[in-house]
Amino acid sequence: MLDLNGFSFGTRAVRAGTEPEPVTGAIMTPVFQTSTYVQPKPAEAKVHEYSRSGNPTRDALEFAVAELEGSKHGLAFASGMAAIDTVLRLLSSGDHVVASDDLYGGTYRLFTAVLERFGISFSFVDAREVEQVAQAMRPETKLVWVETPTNPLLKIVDLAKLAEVAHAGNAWLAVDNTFATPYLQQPLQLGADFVVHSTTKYMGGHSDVVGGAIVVREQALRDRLWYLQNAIGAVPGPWDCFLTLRGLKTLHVRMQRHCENAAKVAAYLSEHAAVDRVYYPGLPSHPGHEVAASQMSAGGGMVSIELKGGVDAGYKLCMNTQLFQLAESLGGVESLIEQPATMTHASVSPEARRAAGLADGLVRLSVGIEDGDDLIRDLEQALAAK
Ligand code: P1T
Repeated sequence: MLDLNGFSFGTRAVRAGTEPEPVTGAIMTPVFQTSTYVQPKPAEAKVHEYSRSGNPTRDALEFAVAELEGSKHGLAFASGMAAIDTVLRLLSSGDHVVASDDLYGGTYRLFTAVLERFGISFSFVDAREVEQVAQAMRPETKLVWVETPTNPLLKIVDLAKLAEVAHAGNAWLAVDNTFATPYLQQPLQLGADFVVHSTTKYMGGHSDVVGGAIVVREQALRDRLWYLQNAIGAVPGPWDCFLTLRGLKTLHVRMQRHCENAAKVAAYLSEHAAVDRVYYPGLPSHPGHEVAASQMSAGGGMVSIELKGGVDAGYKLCMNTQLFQLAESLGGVESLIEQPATMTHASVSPEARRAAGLADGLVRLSVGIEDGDDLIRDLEQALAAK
């Protein structure tokens, strides 16, 4: 296998995980659409024995995701939620987690509506304030869980500082890197113990596949996660792995354009008379801009806004854009718009949304890779619509 050490991110994105297939020389890893593998002897496998436990197309994807996060140890899952759930299954009843107050609604739902029933407890704090995390730590705290930038408020959390606080309390730091992607930010290099992805988003990049991933630094931790994955079974099919791997090859090119377009959109909206607040970490006025500049190489592709006309104006905007299509999800080549309070974050209680600062009128934009000026014209006409 080509040693990718020393190559830049783009080269690694194109080549990671894909080797010419040994029998035919196929340059792209084939879709090994098989559930099982014929064995030479009982209890002896050629490589894999059963596709829940392992599959060559999945191996290629796992290798590629790990390589881009600066590690050798990755696992691919059937969805982002399956990846998150598997990290949490390292914990036991009685354990405690400190989590940031702004998280994808599905993550919040898994934590509070499912895992609390199994005796794991959660404290939600504003993780931008490292002190708040430190104060929430208990002797039974095993994990600190954050996103940065957060979904949907794009709060920025200082990962290096948080890793220190988590480790001082003998806890792990897990970072959901879905919004940033390893192109912009590599949490393992900043001290995180787990990086988690919804590969459904930028990693796959084309809104055609649901998937997830975990990357860790050490083989031993990877083996514990693999044990859980194999025991639980939320694995991706080979076709989904193929699509995600294909998407990964252009991650750097797509992310450049996402960031460029989002920066333009954020600057345009900041000047618009109908707009009350713009949340975008690439704007110097964003409270997390300095930390973002120190740990991310650009501001990312997500922009959230509040309009002066509140909920009604936000609703109207969602109903009037043409290029920004009204849908959940993010990170695909096409631009999306949505209202978190009624859509992606509807499972977060109104009290928890208020505590995190998530206004009912907030509108979230996933800025795609279309022509940036066309996107701005679309927002202009939608904001002017009667
Ligand atoms: O949808 P799934 O692949 O299971 O990933 C869940 C998930 C995990 N982490 C983050 C930061 C996410 O944003 C998501 C999914 N988010 C959306 C569907 C959304 O529209 O925000």
